[in-house]
Amino acid sequence: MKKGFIKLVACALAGMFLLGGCDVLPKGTDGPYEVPLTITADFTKKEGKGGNWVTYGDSKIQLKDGKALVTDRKASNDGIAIPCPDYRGNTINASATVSSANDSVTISMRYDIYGNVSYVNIAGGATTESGETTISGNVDIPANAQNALIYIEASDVRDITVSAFSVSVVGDFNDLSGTPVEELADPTKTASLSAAYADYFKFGVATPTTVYTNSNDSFKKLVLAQFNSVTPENELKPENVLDAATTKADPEKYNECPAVHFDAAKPILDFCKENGIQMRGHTLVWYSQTPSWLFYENYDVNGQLASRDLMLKRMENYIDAVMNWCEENYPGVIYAWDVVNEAAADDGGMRDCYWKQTIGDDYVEKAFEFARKHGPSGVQLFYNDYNEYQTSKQEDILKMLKPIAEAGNIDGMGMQSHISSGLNVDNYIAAAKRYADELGVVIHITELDVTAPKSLNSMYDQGVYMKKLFEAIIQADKDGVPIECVTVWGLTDDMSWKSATKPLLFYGNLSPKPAYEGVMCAVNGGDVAKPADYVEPVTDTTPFVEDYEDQKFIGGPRYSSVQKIVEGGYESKYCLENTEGYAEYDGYSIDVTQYAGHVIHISFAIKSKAPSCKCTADIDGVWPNIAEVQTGTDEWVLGEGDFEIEEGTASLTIYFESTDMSPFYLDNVEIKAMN
Ligand code: 9MR
Repeated sequence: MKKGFIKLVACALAGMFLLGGCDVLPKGTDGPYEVPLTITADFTKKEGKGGNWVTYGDSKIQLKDGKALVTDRKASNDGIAIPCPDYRGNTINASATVSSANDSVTISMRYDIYGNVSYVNIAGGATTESGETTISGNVDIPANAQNALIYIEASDVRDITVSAFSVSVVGDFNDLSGTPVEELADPTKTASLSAAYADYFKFGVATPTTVYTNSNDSFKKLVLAQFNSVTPENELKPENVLDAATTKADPEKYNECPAVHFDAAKPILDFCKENGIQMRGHTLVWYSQTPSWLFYENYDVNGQLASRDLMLKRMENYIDAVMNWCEENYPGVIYAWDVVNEAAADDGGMRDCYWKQTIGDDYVEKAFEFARKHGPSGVQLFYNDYNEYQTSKQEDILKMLKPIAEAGNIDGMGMQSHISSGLNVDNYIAAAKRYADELGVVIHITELDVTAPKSLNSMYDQGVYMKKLFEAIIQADKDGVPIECVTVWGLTDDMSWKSATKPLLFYGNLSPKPAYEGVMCAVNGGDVAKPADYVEPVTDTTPFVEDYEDQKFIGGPRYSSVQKIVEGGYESKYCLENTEGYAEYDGYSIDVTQYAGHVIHISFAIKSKAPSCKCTADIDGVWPNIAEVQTGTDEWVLGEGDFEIEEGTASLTIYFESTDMSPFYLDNVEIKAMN
């Protein structure tokens, strides 16, 4: 179907379009017209004159030599955009070639669904002022998304030069133009999660302001019916709280005490106050969504970074101002603050960031000290992070937080829990228990979303996993692990920051998903109902055998590795060559879901210059070794191992890797069920 142009019915959307007109649609057309499957920004044409681009936010755009120079950016998300309202319900690829003095540039998507605005990061890349960087990535636009546009933003407010920018449909075009958005389900008809969990913990949700400012009040009603804790998804982050205009207009006056305002958060705070719902404040000190000007002398990013002393004053005054403004204006509404967010690095130790660069490694300790000193009494102070259940990151977090706990300056550990249904529930609970035991703090699960498995009955399988997960959380709570709140990171799948993975409890039209049912079954008993279109999974114990003599392979790359059949097999002509990964854990991956409920035996021949090679099960958060063999001699080595795949596993792969990224060669891979 994706051939050239698709005929569409005329421009119903053009009239609705909010952001300065859509050049893509032919002017003056009131009959059928053609919509291109690629939209390319033309920087020889001014805005509104057929160049397919619009200004995004407060920036100014100058056109020069076929490029767009994006200047006067007040916030990191001020940039330039390509509107693509007709692409809803499609996967699109967005690509941009940019240069910038900002550390990094990101392509993001904005859309609204029933009046709620969502933002999704599509792709990012490090940038320099002198050289060009091309960034590209794919994203699914939800079927009900209105006014979708793709925009370029950057880590701070410096200029961005864009020399190319385009958006294209990937795969077959799904024509939803002229199709009305789905009707919303009645939000008051679904039993309440927070009521069902009243004996255990608060049940919370993260939402954007638009849920409360929207003329469509269904979303607000769903929040009211279901949840008793709310987290503003973005509205209390420094980029929304710091008052850039006021602070920068008089840098001398505000030198030690940046000005703040709460315009973005007020509607959510009002809602919580009026309805007696409590709020988690998110977040005071973070490396991200914090404008870089905060860290410079005179708030000028072209000058010098501010000194430790000055940044300590700014941090202390900011924490004091924000916590106390909220308490004074909305007494008792905020019961917990994420004082510091994501200070641990993904690859060990502390994350490098402006806070660390200006203040030093003790910035986390200082933030908690200030929050304790100035925070209203009774408001709980949390550290919040992701991948927090992974052993090595947990070690780093515990090391960082122990002195803070000893000083009595922290009350809670926020386990974000952006997980997938591959995560081993026991390991997750063990991590929660360890934080509570070793730090003497309470636990909030702060940002739960669970990537649905790519299985035949994906939504049902996700529901079954949710039941298992929440049964374990309830049991841990009963066993004394102080879990006091579980917050899901978004109201509906369509509103999620990773909507393509369908990670939440409600569908876009507000009807409950099997995931919701799983959560309810965990507390009320019963099983997730199989949907009418349920497909019985086949457990097929036929052995998997690959000797590559037919020059074919069934598995595929894990992340960015490349597979090729080459000559020189183990006692045979051909084998599989694996090259070009970006990390040692890129490798060759084989789906073993069909053996769910069995112990499998894996045997293989492998050859590599790496000191060792491994065969590992790919479970989110833990990667159990099935077999490790010493290589390095460039001779074939035989390996084998057993692995038990839990019954009901919805999706599982195993993968082979070399432990130092050297190419490796694989032959005679055999997997068979042992029971
Ligand atoms: O859900 C938030 C999304 O709307 C923002 O674009 C994004 C920007 O970083 O932040 C998302 O929320 C993050 C949260 O504040 C901290 N943990 C990770 C969350 C998902 O990225």
